Amino acid sequence: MERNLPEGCRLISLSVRGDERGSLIPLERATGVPFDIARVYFIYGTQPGVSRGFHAHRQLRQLAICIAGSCTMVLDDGRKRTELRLDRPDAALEIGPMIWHEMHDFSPDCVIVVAADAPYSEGDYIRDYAEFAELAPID
Ligand code: T46
Repeated sequence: MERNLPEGCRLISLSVRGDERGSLIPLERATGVPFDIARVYFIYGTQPGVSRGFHAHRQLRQLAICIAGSCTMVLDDGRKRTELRLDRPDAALEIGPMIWHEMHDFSPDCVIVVAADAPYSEGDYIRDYAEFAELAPID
């Protein structure tokens, strides 16, 4: 699942436990989650034509997994924008700190599960792109 993603982002292949009844994917360190999970939330029922995100986190690490349907994730490190389609439940996208991210083109059935390494804190969000661009690290 290697792609040319910004530093701090990567696609992680989750271990699928499957048998004749169907599939099951656990989320824990032993099966590919790179941090201790402090919070999980779901994004679903996104209305047609709506885009979400448009922020970066100062410190938060997250894993976004599209468990149904599909959407396009845009990742921006302040120098380059990368787009990828999330459309499979065994591919977890790690989004590191200081990555501007946007979600577009949700299918009507899209469900995104997100695991995060810290509780919700509005103070961790940068919701203004000019502020993000000012703070984004430059090599
Ligand atoms: C992210 C992308 C991928 C809470 O009360 N608790 C929570 O844990 C979260 C995540 C959100 N909220 C509240 C804050 C807002 O009033 O739920 C409302 C919607 O949140 P927001 O507009 O930030 O949602 P998205 O879809 O734009 O972004 C979300 C996450 O907030 C964000 O951390 O990285 O998904």
